[in-house]
Amino acid sequence: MLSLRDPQRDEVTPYSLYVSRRSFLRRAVSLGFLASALPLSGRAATDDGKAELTRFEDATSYNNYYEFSTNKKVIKHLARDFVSAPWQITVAGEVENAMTFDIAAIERLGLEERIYRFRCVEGWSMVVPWRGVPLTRLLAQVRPTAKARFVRFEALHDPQRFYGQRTSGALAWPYTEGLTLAEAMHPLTLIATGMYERALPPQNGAPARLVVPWKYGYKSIKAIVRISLEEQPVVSSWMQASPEEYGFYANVNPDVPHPRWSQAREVRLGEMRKRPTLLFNGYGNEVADLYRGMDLTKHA
Ligand SMILES: Nc1nc2c(c(=O)[nH]1)N[C@H]1C(S)=C(S)[C@@H](COP(=O)(O)O)O[C@H]1N2
Ligand SMILES: [Mo]
Repeated sequence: MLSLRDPQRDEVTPYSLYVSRRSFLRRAVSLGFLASALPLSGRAATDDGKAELTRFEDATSYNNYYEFSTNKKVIKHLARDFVSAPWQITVAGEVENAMTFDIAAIERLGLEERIYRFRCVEGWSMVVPWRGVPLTRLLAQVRPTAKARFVRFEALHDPQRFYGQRTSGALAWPYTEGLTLAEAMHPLTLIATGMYERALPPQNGAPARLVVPWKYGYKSIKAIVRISLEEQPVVSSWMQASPEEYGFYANVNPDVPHPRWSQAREVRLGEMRKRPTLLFNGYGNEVADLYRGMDLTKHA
């Protein structure tokens, strides 16, 4: 049975302890001292059973965020003064009860900490303690109609605030992503408003982003302003930009290469040696049922 709270409690580290006592924690985590009372079956599969959190510094200074730039190392500087409050997220479309939430209203639905592996399609990865609300709780508030089959997510389009939207047409704005309704309602799917026990830094998608840990990172859209329930499939910004390379499902799959590179291995931020990439990023026990009978090569 999937734990809704802490799929990898053995990877949880309080941020304050984490920064000051990294070497102690490395030993403690690997020895299992920090494991909680959760039953073993409540944890998501891990590749090595003792994955460490990515350093906060690494997770917040190597980013993908095309609204600012395609250069991963400058995003934190370009985003430094990004104003993310006040902020509203409208949830509408095929719903009985369209609503607009501010960030506090989303957080009141129940914040949880989730330690997830995160795998970018480019081949780098990290392990991040997110803080957020399961998306399914938000959807329960608006009550999808019987026609709703897909969920569209749109990020902010504001060239005055996004340097990259003023200067580049790298993607069609707003950055748009999509999930099936079943994926959106899956208990692992999170609307994150924080990471490492603090508010999301602007470069990581403040004030609210999606986190879908079994899919390539591009599905985890940042700076969300609109969520809409749809009858028809969603065409994402990446599908528009390069349909041969970026599919709708984007499930992490080491056996389906990107047209320009292998997806068999990945490198964790802060590490040198590559490690094997896992099917569904290691969350197969939780999510494989969503894709039962599907050809994962065709529906990549
Ligand atoms: N709005 C928006 N969301 C986005 C992106 C983006 O360019 N714009 N990039 C995606 C990609 S490709 C990845 S890998 C992750 C990176 O998240 P991180 O910078 O927090 O690691 O954000 C995703 N969400
Ligand atoms: Mo990515």
